[in-house]
Amino acid sequence: MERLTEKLNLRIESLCRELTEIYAEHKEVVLGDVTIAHLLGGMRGLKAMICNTSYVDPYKGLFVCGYEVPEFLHLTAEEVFFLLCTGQFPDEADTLELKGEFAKRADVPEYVWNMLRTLPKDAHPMTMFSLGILSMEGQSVFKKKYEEGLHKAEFWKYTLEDSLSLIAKLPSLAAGIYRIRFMDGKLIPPDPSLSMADNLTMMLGINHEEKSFADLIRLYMVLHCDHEGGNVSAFTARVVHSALSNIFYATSAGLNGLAGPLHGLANQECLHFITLIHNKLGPDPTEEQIRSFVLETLDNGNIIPGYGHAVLRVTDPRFTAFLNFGETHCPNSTYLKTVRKLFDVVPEILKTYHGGKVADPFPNVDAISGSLLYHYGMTHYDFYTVMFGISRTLGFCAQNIIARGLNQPIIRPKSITNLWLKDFIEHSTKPSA
Ligand code: AMX
Repeated sequence: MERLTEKLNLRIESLCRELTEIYAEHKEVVLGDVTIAHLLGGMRGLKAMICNTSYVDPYKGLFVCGYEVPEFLHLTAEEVFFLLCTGQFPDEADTLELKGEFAKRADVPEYVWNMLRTLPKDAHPMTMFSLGILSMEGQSVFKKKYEEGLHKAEFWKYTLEDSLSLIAKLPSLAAGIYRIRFMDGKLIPPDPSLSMADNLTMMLGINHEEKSFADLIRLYMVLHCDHEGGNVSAFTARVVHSALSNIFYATSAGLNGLAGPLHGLANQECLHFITLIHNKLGPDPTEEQIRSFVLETLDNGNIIPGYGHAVLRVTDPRFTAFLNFGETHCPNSTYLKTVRKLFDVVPEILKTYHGGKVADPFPNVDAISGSLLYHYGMTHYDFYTVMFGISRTLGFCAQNIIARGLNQPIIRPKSITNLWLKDFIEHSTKPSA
């Protein structure tokens, strides 16, 4: 892994130099105040960590290492991982090296399959995915080297080593879970000559004849790869990893956060929502019928899945990228048509609903991703968050390799009690005598 290691090394050195200079000259610069609104509002908007793999601009969306979605959506999963790690698009030799490395490490140990097969038949695929990863934690080379007394300057190299082994196994693991949970349980082995996305498509064993399905899987793996450091899953993975827990522990923990309906599970919820619409109103509902359904959902105190975001304030460019894909490859899909109708109706409703309390009335990536998978025959929608998770692990790994390279400390913000808060308010608002 010489090429990736060398380029990562250069990036880490450069980021480290910048931060050392910034710290030396400007450590007292105030980036913002911490208000009680931050405290009670999930720390929304609080600038509290460094993440150089990606950045989310509220009005432009995701940037991966400075590149906007249209600039990187043509990449493969291997290439986007290289970009996340090094900040550069890989050349042919870089990609070849990485692809070979993943192919070498793709096998999932037999005991993982045995363990997964003993789970209850209705175990959620995310539970299986997270457990599968956690069960391979014993393979961590970082853990072994750490026990032997590894120098801290070398930590990131073994986090990279573990990350490569983990990422390499994800297509096999995910496809195996799909086949155990929803098909005949017979596993299809990986083909070392294929890319990660093509392998995943082949090993799932559904509709791999249709060329555009493999391209959708590739696009899926690229578009979900990273979304800054503060979202629930990435932040969880960062916190766990900051304790020097290895990347298997950190990823499993991050994925447990991704499994929540306000986060990654929203893609499953969206499909469920569209299915409810079709069950009630038929496959081709009118906009007026959809408007009533959405209002009824809100009046019942439920959310509209796939709409809103903690950071974004425009239509998610990843939604747009998937919409363009759908318009090109499956414009007549019933699910896509309903996605489009919801897109015409929901933002206008959310803009004014409850006095306009919804900060972002526009669709996020989850409003469409599942509908495309459904169109290609992946109809078991409780699998969709696993698809998200394979991709998001690329970001978890890149973020944590770099965090180790920068020797970032254990994360430990301060919590306070109601009593502390009341005392503080009393003393800070009392006029001085
Ligand atoms: N439908 C109904 N109400 C919504 C809403 C939606 N899609 N989005 C936000 N709201 C409500 C919130 O529940 C909150 O209500 P409350 O004051 O009664 O608690 C109010 O609007 C203000 O919330 P906000 O500041 O706009 O959003 P947030 O930053 O607190 O939460 C998010 C962001 C994504 C959790 C929220 O928009 C949501 O629940 N969306 C639907 C679920 C979803 O699509 N999640 C996926 C996000 C992307 C991802 O992580 N994969």
